[in-house]
Amino acid sequence: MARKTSCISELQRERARFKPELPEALKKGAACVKVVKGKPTRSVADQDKVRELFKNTYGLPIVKFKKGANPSAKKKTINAAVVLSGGQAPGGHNVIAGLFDGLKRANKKNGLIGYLGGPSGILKKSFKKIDEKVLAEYRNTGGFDYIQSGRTKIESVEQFCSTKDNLDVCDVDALVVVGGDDSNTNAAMIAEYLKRENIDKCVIGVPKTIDGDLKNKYIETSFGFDTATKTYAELVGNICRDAVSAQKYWHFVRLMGRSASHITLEVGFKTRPNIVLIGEEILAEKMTLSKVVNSIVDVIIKRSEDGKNFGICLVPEGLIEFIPEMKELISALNDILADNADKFAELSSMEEKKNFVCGKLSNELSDLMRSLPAGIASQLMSDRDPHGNVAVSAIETEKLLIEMIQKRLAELKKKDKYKGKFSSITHFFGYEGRCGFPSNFDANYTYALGYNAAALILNGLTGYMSFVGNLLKAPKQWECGGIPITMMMNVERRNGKDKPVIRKALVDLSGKPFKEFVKMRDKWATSESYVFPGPIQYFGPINVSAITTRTLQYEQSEKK
Ligand code: FBP
Repeated sequence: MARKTSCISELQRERARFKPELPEALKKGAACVKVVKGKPTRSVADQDKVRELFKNTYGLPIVKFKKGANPSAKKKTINAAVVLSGGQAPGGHNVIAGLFDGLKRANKKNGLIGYLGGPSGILKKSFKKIDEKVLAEYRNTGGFDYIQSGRTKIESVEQFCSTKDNLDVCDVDALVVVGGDDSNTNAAMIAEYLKRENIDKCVIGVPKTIDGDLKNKYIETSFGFDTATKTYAELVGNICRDAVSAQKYWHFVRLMGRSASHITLEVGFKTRPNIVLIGEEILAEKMTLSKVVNSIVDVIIKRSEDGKNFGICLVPEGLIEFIPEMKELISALNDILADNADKFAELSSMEEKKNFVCGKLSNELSDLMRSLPAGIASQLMSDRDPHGNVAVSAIETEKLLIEMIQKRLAELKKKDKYKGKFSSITHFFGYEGRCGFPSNFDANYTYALGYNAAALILNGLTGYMSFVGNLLKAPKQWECGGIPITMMMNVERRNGKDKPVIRKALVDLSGKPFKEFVKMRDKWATSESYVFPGPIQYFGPINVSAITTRTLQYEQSEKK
């Protein structure tokens, strides 16, 4: 349904005029590229297991697109479908726009439908035809509202079978799955199933997640990370300024990023707060919850000795899963909840539920579970998502930390080791960053990813992730092609079972971004080195409107 023009903001009107720039190789159209294939590939780990599960799509070569032509590119009319899967990330609409334009430029008769509400739309045959006029209103906008998203996982034989049938009914030749590591794993499984059944339909993945944890040697970044971190950095910068103006509060800011601390690290670079907790370091150092608390308390005391009873502490939302004892508890709970789903569902009160799981946990883990505040214990027992993930965005880790910090400071006060005043304020920035207008970087990147997906389809490739790289250069210098999804896989324990999944990219403690942070953090702790990045700039000088993340800059400088 087209929106009334009166419902469109001035910025949306201006953004509608933004024309994303394509990489040179795609400029003549998605059908006019030369395909350069590399050598056979292997998965990052567990090669035998992954090969066994993906007999028909394992070992595919990396594909690069160059300027030129491929006479064997599909000439027949293609009907493609796109599905947005998982959490929202700025730029999803531009993936659809790039895909649509790439298909249409190759052949006006090519068509595109969008499955509604995520992968469940495939199973329910719920879709809409992507219409040029309506799409125009969504170009360069945030959100996934044109076709919505969802977290359904297609994994049973029946679901694969009905996916195949429903693609047939909807006359779909190619499916594009826009998602994170779990959704792209799902894309690879559908590609494998179709190939095994000798069905000539292809499946392509597109790397999406604000969390930034879908990246590797080939996929430089997932889309949405740039815009989301810029959005959070604006908010955190504003809080830093408020803190230094009022000089009376400690602000604890939890930032999204379920399994990795990339968002927190990047926002740290952009704003330089006093404390930045990095989950991956806490895990590597095997820090207990009380050690983490003590490390924060040390900074609070140091600052208070200088008369500064204020500061800012960034907490990654996945922190809880990085604390070894908590990680062990969550993993044991995952298994217990998966093995006893029916019995557990019959229990109504929180106390009954807690007693039930505690009865199945080891003594140590049961003691830990009982020692947690009621709210946290209940959040840990909440439903897992279809991919087996605990809903960390609902766990108020910052409040747990504050409760423990207050206790510790009170103890130290009694011993005359702390004379300051501790007033805290909590914030959680998550959903605020997922649907903003994509930055110029994300607007260009997502459009190129979608257009490039069209090129992969037109070249009959399946089981590939759309790849656009060389991202620190101007878009016309970006490289593009496809990376076999199986190449990124290993076997991990999910929902109590071993499953093939794309390996998540966590913050690499030996990588340049983390090392650069370590060099600076002591200074940030005691001083007010705050940086106030302000809002995302869509217009104006390129040193503010076109730059992307520090993380990518550091990572790429390391490769040179
Ligand atoms: P994706 O990995 O699907 O992109 O989602 C990431 C994320 O935004 C996390 O940062 C957050 O923990 C989670 O989604 C929240 O999920 P939901 O949208 O289901 O509340």
